[in-house]
Amino acid sequence: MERLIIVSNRLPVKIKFENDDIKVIPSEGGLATGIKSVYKNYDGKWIGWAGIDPETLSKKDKNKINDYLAEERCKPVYLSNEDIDNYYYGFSNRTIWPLFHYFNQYTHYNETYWESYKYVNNLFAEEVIKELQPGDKVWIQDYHLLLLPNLIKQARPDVDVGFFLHIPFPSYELFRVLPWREEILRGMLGADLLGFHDYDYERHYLSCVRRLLGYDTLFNEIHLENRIAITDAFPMGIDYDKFHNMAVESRQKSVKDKSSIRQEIEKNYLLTPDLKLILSIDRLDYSKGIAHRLYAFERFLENYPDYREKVSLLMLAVPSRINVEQYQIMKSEVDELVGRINGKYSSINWTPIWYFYRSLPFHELIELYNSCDIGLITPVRDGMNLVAKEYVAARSDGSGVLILSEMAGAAKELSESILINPNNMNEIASAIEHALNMPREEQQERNKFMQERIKRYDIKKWASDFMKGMANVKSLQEKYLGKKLTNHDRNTIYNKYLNADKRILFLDYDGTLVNYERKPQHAKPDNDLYSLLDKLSQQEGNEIVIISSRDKDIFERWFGHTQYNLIAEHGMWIKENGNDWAKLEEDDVNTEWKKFIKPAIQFYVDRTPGSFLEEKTFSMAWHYRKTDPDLGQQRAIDLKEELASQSANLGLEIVEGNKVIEIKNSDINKGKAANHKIKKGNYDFVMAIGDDWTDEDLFGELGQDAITMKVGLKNTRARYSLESFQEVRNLLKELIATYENKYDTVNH
Ligand code: ADQ
Repeated sequence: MERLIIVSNRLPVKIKFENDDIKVIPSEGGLATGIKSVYKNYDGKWIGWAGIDPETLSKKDKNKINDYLAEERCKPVYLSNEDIDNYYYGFSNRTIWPLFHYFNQYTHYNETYWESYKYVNNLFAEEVIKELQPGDKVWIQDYHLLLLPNLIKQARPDVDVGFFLHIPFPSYELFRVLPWREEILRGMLGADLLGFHDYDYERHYLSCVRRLLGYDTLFNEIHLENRIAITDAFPMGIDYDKFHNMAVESRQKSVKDKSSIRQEIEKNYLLTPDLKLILSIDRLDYSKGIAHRLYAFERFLENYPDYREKVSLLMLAVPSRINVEQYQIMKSEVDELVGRINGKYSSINWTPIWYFYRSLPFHELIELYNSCDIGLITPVRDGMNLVAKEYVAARSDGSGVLILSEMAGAAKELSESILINPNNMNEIASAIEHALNMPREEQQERNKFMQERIKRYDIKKWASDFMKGMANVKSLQEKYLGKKLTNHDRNTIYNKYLNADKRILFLDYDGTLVNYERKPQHAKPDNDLYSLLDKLSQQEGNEIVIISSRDKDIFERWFGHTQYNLIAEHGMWIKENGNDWAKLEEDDVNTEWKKFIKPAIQFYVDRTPGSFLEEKTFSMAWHYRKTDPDLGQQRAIDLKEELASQSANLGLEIVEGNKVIEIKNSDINKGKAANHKIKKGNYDFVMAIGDDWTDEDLFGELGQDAITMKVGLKNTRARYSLESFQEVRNLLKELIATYENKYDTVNH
């Protein structure tokens, strides 16, 4: 059976000490339910912090806990109080949490926290690595463990790693302020599949990867040096059936027994049965907009005085992260606000706000969801927000109105709720009024759609979709890696090279022989390259051709003094054995079109800082590798569209290269140019190496007998793929060395 290792900050269990005995109680939380549902198909373990200070445990107790946990297929990571202070309350909840929720003003940048975060992530990595067996899958949860994917991938490249972020991923503008931004991005990139609740978070992550690490992305694929990673959105759901069925049962029971929380409240607080109740439930967290909600409720009472004494807000807040000062400040603020509003509006018969600062048992939670007329959920930023889904699921008769903040990830799926901006008090006040007056049929109609959606994409589907996603990434990676040059392939190529009498090697330049991706100055040939090409061209029987879309004048400057064959401008110009440049195509290649096309490209140059126009004899190229990556990519799409419409019927071709859009006569291409050389000689070894789209013509023209290689993990017609320009150079050096060795053997 396949094995799956889950890793999260906390284990899905509670450890309790009762009458000198230890008990391990499995958690009923959503994540645990979802994961258990996929677990049945896997063997494996859940690794996480047990929530216990190891210093307080005797050896015997520790062993006992470990045994109990093992029965639950859990393995504990023990963290000291200091670790918890610095890694959990520190970096996780004073740095990442506020920053990722757009609370830059609350974010601490503290070296000690960062060191501890790294240390604890390493500690988790050690525990995970100890458990790993060949073929295992690892699924890491959330923002406490952002470095873990890469720590595992580095140690065990053979293991499939998935990562899911339960909170938002902020936009580049915010993320880039983090001093450890690159480490965090790289840490996450160890995963093969990166899951987010929402496409926007995914988009932000991809944009940070492009801008800060310079990796290319193609839709949701991230092209790393030796691997493809994928991002995707998996909006997390709840255990719908559990919430809904329990709500139906509880309603039936309360009718039968004539007792419910609602009836309790009415009795204890002397309420009229027609008092409307608004429910809000959250962890007490500044991201949840609890103060906003109180201000908005106050505004409602001000704007709609007729509703005083007719509506109350029932607000439940679970204590959370009380060690972090911002949470303490917030608690005081909420206490004060509740006191102030109640002081201002309460009457003998009516309390506007009931505020409970505690956690509730599940059945009471359900009863409240089911009996409150309105669910009011107003986070200023929330990865998903499951309470919103739980409220809708637990409406046993389909009535009830959900008012939900647009800033919650859940808003995308719950569009039939009344959506509000949590900063707009008047809007929330009028949403409450609207909800109170919404006809029951309309409530049921809206909830029906939402219930169906929540039921369909529930927590089990979420977990199984993620696992399917992992399998898909694996096959995508295999597709790319299938062409990777193996040792066996290398030996075959070396033998062919040795046994051939007449060889020709077509070598593209940018990205194939040099790396110009990040630093354009690296585009010039270096001494190592000259010496490599010299040796290669001097070996008997060899002809090398540097074939590029570069302008011939640049090639003349760089290689004019050598004897290499040069083909420039996609095959328009050729220079053989140190002779003068000659045109490969007919003289009458029409370049009239340049007059019309140039202003269009110039317009893009003006509007896109860092881009420039390169005018060649028979083509024009718009380069955007030095622009802002997102802007450049967007403009490239637009320019391509525009050129396509302007150049229709002109016999032109638009070619997309590496950060360049080029337009040229369609009958000029590298394939045709290479053919011109091939026709002239009787070669028994033909090799071509290139890295971009324009080289596909070359690979196509040379056919299956040639040794064709593509640099980078891209879809290609070539037979093999190589990782980088460095691997190309190494391969060429090996060819030279193999030949030299044979030559030495023959002569001595
Ligand atoms: P949270 O910020 O904790 O989760 P949320 O998704 O709303 O937020 O989950 C809270 C859970 O706690 C719910 O299941 C709710 O029933 C329970 N709960 C809240 N108040 C309670 C109370 N008084 N008594 C008992 N139970 C209570 C983080 C992210 C979210 C994301 C989830 C899951 O911040 O955006 O939706 O992870 O990925």
